This record gives sequence, structure tokens and C-alpha cells, in this order.
Amino acid sequence: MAWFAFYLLSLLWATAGTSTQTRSSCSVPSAQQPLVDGIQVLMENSVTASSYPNPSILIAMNLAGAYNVEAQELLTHKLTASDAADLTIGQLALTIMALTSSCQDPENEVSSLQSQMENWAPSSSNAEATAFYGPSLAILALCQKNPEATLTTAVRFAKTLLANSSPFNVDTGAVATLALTCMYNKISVGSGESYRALFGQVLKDIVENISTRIKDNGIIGDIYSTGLAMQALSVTPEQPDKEWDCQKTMDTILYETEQGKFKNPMSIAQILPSLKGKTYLDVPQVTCSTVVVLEEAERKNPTFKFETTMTSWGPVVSSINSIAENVNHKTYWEFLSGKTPLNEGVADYIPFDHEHITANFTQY
Ligand code: B12
Ligand SMILES: *[C@@H]1O[C@H](CO)[C@@H](O)[C@H](O)[C@H]1NC(C)=O
Ligand SMILES: *[C@@H]1O[C@H](CO)[C@@H](O)[C@H](O)[C@H]1NC(C)=O
Repeated sequence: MAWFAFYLLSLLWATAGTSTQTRSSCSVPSAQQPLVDGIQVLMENSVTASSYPNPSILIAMNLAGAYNVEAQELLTHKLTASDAADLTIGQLALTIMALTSSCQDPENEVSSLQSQMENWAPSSSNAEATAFYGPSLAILALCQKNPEATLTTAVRFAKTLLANSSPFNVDTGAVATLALTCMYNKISVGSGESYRALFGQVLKDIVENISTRIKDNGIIGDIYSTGLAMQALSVTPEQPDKEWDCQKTMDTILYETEQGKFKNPMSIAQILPSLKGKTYLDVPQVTCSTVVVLEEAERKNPTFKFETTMTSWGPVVSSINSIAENVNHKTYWEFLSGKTPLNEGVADYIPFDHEHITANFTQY
């Protein structure tokens, strides 16, 4: 019998560098968990066929773990269909992170953003701080996709930010912190010390500015910048001189949530990751099952086709490129990680970075 093997993937979401755990130990007390679940449901239910396709909502639901799978699929689909040419730099960046968090690989969007950022310059040397909000999102998204190719742009961005003299803006500072922390983490120690030092210096400067905006009740900037600021302060390698009491911030946010301050779905999208101990730096770490990777392989490579058959244990891959299993011949597609057969089905098995999964047409 002829046999076929397909080298299926070296994982699409290969990521160098560190996985980010929220460093500060603050969490939602269990008594308030229903409150958090409540706003998540509110946010997810705002996704309808006719609503504005908001990438921040998809990011938040994927980081938190979506309850409403239909909303997740609908939003993923709408964002996949959106035309990159109609989007601003910031919207494009959020769309890339959103699709990545939904286990898609938005290649065209990434290259479009990359070339737009290569030509980016602020409108003037005294541009509003908020003019850096969209570009910060762009550096963050590109850093997650391809840090090496982003280095030159990120260095230019960091220097421009440092030179800017307009009044500090917390929302913008928070997103810039996430972007530069990503770059800082991806530069390997040893090879890029001077870049690391630059990013570290800018981070220190921004983080000090953020910390001057921490109020006595823990709110950072205003209530609607607090979610992004919490993300920033929990990942930055440069801590502010004044220590931040994360739990106090959390408790005030929960109190304000109870008072109904988070009704706007977008406001929920920006606070939810922090309530779940997640940050935008976790986007590339969202786990995607093998079956999703197969679907992505099929989308990217039109010569690759597979079919599944439903069983009590979930879908089995019954055919690849028209070579189908056959009970009479006792043939099937066996899945291996390296040389080791998988001990879970393709819907359940979570591939790891740089893993080599093979499908081998064989007999039992
Ligand atoms: C930049 C910015 C602006 C710019 C937007 C234009 C520009 N050229 O960039 C300007 C200065 C015009 C602006 C105005 C306002 N803003 Co503003 N803005 C932001 C900021 C810092 C970044 C937004 C962004 O670039 N997102 C990235 C891109 C990719 O996403 P986008 O969806 O395409 O962004 C658009 C919307 O965010 C929209 N927008 C910006 N602010 C607001 C506010 C409201 C209420 C609405 C409906 C839309 C909106 O403008 C963006 C560009 O088109 C956010 C911070 C944050 N945490 O989101 C605050 C933020 C969204 N703004 C806020 C507020 C309150 C306002 C104002 C109502 C302030 C005021 N008192 O007038 C006004 C809007 C008034 C109006 N005419 O309706 C709040 C919203 C809070 C809330 N719960 O509603 C935020 C969260 C700031 C904060 N931490 O308090 N804003
Ligand atoms: C920090 O705030 C000061 C004062 O508003 C400002 O001059 C400086 O540019 C800010 N730094 C950054 C990196 O935003
Ligand atoms: C793949 O299947 C063929 C045919 O059954 C078998 O000879 C071969 O050893 C298998 N390869 C692996 C890596 O299991």
C-alpha cells in the first residue's frame, strides 16, 4: 500500500520571548465574579449581524474565554471580510490582534500595516499625545507578529514619543507601554542592548507619567483609562518609583461596575482583560486547537484540503486531499507530533509553538 504523509504545520503562532503573566497579585473576589461575568455577557451580546464590527470586543472575549460562540464566530467573520484599505492604522492593528486571538493568520493586514508604519511620522513635533494612540496599537500588533521586522519602526516611534512635549495622556501612554514592553521582551539579551536600553528608558518615562495619574481611590487617569493603564503597569519591566496598589484599583473598578459605569460594550472591552488578569500581550498565547490550525492551513494553501466526520468523541479527520479513510481497508489518518501519536483528537489537542504535526495515512 502506498502511504502518504503530510507535514502539516510548524505552528502559525510561533512566538519568541516571554509569555506574559500579570505580575501584580490582584484579583476579583469570588463574590464579585458574577458582576464580571455579567458585563462580559453584556459585551458579547452587543455583537449582532448589524452592529459595528468592533475588534476590541473580539480581543476581550477571546482573552476572557468567550461564552457566546456564535458572537465570536460572527465577529471573526465580519472582521475577516473587512477591507484593510478602509481602516485607520489603529483599526488595522486592532483587527490583526482580534483575528490572531481568533486563531486566524491575517497576513495581508500585517503586511499592509507594516508598510504604512514604515512611512509613519507624527503630523508635527508638537502633535497631541493622543496622535500616538493608533501608532502604539500598530507597534504592538506588529511586534507580536514579527518583532525583528518591526525594530527600526519601533525605535523611530520610541524616539519620537520621547521627544514629544504635549501633555501626557493616560490611555495613549498605556498602549505605548504595552507596545514597547513587547519590543523590549522580544529583543534577545546580548544582541540588542542599545535598543533594549532605549525602550527601557522610554518605558520608565511613560510609567512615571502614568503613576502620577493614580488617584487615592486607585483610578488611573479616569475610570475609562484605568483598564488599559492596569494592563500597562502589570507588564512593564520598569516599575514606577511610587508603588501601585493593584487591588485597590481593582476594588474601585468593581464598585464602579456595580454602579453601572460599564454599560458601553467598548468600555467593557477595555476593562475586561484586566479583570481577568490578562493583557493584550497575551493575544499570541491564546490557545488554538489542531483542527483550527488545519482550517488555517487549508485557507492559506489551496492545494491542501481536508474533511472531517463527526463521532461521539468529536470530529475525526477522515480525508486529506481526497485520500479518505476506509473501514474495509482499515485505513485512517494517524496524527503524530514528531514521532509520537497524539493522544487526543484534532478538536481537543492544543499544539505548542514550533511543534511539527504530521498526518500519516496508515492501517490499524
Ligand atoms: C483619540 C481620542 C479622541 C479623539 C478622536 C479623534 C482622533 N483624531 O483621534 C478626540 C479628541 C476627537 C476625542 C473626543 C472625545 N472623546 Co475620546 N478618546 C480618544 C482615545 C485617547 C483614543 C481613541 C482611538 O484612537 N482609538 C483607536 C482607534 C483605532 O479606534 P476607533 O474606534 O477607530 O477610534 C475612534 C473612537 O475612539 C472615536 N472616539 C474617541 N473618543 C470618543 C468618545 C466617544 C464618546 C465616542 C462615541 C467616540 C470616540 O474616535 C476615534 C477616531 O475616530 C480614547 C481612549 C480609549 N481608551 O479608547 C478616548 C476616549 C474614547 N474618549 C473619551 C471621551 C469621553 C471623549 C469625548 C466625549 C470628550 C468630550 N468631553 O468631548 C469626545 C467625543 C465628543 C463627541 N464629539 O462626541 C473617553 C470615552 C469614555 C466613555 N465611557 O465614553 C475615552 C475612553 C477617554 C477616557 N479614558 O475617558 N477622543
Ligand atoms: C511625561 O510627561 C511630561 C509632562 O507632561 C511630558 O513632557 C513627557 O513628554 C511625558 N513623557 C512621555 C514619554 O509621554
Ligand atoms: C506511516 O505509515 C506507514 C504505513 O503504515 C508506516 O510504514 C510508517 O512507519 C508510518 N510513519 C510513522 C512516523 O509512524
